[in-house]
Parts: sequence; structure tokens; C-alpha cells
Amino acid sequence: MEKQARIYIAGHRGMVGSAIVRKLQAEGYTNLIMRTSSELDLRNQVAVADFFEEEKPEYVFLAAAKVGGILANNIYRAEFLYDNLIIEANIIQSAYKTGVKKLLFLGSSCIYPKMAPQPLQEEYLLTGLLEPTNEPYAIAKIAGIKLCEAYRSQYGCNYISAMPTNLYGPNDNYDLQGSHVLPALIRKFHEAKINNQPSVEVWGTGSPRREFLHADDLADACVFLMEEYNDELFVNIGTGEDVTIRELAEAVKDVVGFEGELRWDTSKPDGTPRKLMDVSRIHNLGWKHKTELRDGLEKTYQDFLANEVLYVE
Ligand code: GFB
Repeated sequence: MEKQARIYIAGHRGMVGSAIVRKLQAEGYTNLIMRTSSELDLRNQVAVADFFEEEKPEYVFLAAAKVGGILANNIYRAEFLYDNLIIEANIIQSAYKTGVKKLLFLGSSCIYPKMAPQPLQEEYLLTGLLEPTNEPYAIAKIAGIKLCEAYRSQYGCNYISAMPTNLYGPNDNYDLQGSHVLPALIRKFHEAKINNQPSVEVWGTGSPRREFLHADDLADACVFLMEEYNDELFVNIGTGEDVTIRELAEAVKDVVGFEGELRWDTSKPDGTPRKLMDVSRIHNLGWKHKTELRDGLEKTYQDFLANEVLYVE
């Protein structure tokens, strides 16, 4: 990508999109195109087509999506399927119609079968049943991968896809009903410490395993792939290491400095037992994460404290 190339970051205000913007700015890319959801509703096909005709981006980071944790995915099943399908279809079709040079589509590790062998290799896609709690979201993200493959096959579009593992970092969602586990635990332990609560409720049994990648590492990988990678097969992005939810809770408790007890609410779903990514392909391409979980937790708690009013509105 040339430094003055016209680069559109769809979803620039989200945790992933804002990390990509920070990375591109740090790398000296000066011509970034961004629209808030009130300026451009990506579910509106005509508005998206008009936007692409007007702005003619050369590169597109497709980081816009309706995202959420296990509870939100399981409750708002229609919205997770419809919104994500329509956003990716509108952007990919308009990118093709206006001759975008290259597009990076961002999926998720939940695209893999619930009981696939671990660690998850890209080849395991569609080899088994999905995890029910996030099947709508997973189907939408699999459709996005297939759209990129189909536009490459039929029209020769250089559209690539990346599958990040569970993410955390600045501008994460800290709403306790809709968020992912890591930000939820940071907020729960922090508020319990401040309010001298005797215990913190953690969902499920604590036995599922999860892999966590800092959003700044993901952004670094996305810019790396946009600059270096041009093949059809999508690429896993992760750390290649996972922890149990219990281990994560103990680590967040320690970082926040909460001294009470953990209480496990087993009425809440565990979700998929494990979804550790096999990251050998991206390692072989020359990329590796930099932020280890403990350091990332400490950085993220400091970011939470600095932005608590904004994050907990
Ligand atoms: O992060 P999370 O919501 O999503 O849940 P998934 C991960 C695990 O943490 C589950 C447990 O076993 C939860 O039961 N957990 C414990 C909690 N306490 C909490 C809590 O307070 N809040 C939350 N949210 N979880 C998502 C998919 O699955 O992964 C999305 O639903 C997306 O579609 C995302 O793919 C990356 O990791 O289970």
C-alpha cells in the first residue's frame, strides 16, 4: 500500500477498527477514509454503493460487524445473522463495482466446528457442527469468507480473509450483558473492589479454554497481511496459547487487586469447550504477536481506568 493510498476502514470506532486506524497512522498512511454508523448505515445497500462511488477507496479493511459475547450472540440471533450478512455483502459488492485493489475481511474463531481437533487449522472449516450459542454469527462470518473466495474466483478480486481469536484492548465493549469475558471480568472485579463486595460472579464452570490476542497485535497482523498476503485461503491470527476461564478470572482478579471470592454461575452457558487457533501459517508468513496475556491485562486495566466514564456509560 502506498502511503497516500485511499484506505477505507469500515468500523473505525470499534475495538478492531480503531486499532487498525492507530496502526495505519503510526505507519504514516495519510489518506484514511472513515464514516460513523450515523453517517453511513452499512446495512443500506444504496448508501454503501453511493459512498464507494464517491470515495473510490483503493484498500478496504472490513472491520465493521455486529459483535458481542456468548449471551448477546445467543439472544439476538436474527440481528447477528442479518446485520453481519448485509454489511459484508454490501461492502464486498460495492468494492468490486468500484475496483477496490484489495480488501481484508475479518471473521472470527467461532467459524470452526464446536468439536474440531485442537489447535484449529484453517482446513477444518465446515467439517462439523457449529457451537449453537454463536451459530448465527459464525454462519454470517463463513458467508463473508465465501464471498471473498467467490469474488476472487469469478472476478479476480484480491480479497483476503483473516480469522482472529478472542480479542481485547482499547474501545472494547464493557456492557456486562453484551460483552466478552475479558472486559466483563475487568469491570466486575474493579467494581467489586471499589464497592468492597465479598465476591464476584463468573459465568459457567470456568473449565472452557480461550485464547486472547490484544487488539493492537491484531491490527499489526491486519496491516501485515494487507501488505504481504494475496492468497485465497484465510489466515488464523492468534497467540497459539490458551487459558481456562478460571485461570483468566484469577489473573484479572490479581491485576485488578480484588481480594474477595469467585462465585460460579453455572446457569450461564460455557459455550464451546476450546477454540485454540493453529497460527503456524501466519508464523510462517513472518508474523507473531508481541503482547503476552499478563502484560495485556495490565495495559487494558490501565486503559479501563483512564476511560471508565466512557466505557461504562
Ligand atoms: O467471551 P465470551 O462471551 O464468548 O465467553 P465466547 C467466553 C467464556 O467466558 C464462556 C465465560 O464460557 C463464558 O461462560 N464467562 C465467564 C463470561 N464470565 C463471563 C462474563 O461475565 N461475561 C461473558 N461474556 N462470558 C464468542 C462468540 O464466544 O467469541 C462470538 O459468542 C465471537 O461470536 C467471540 O466469536 C470471539 O468466546 O464463548
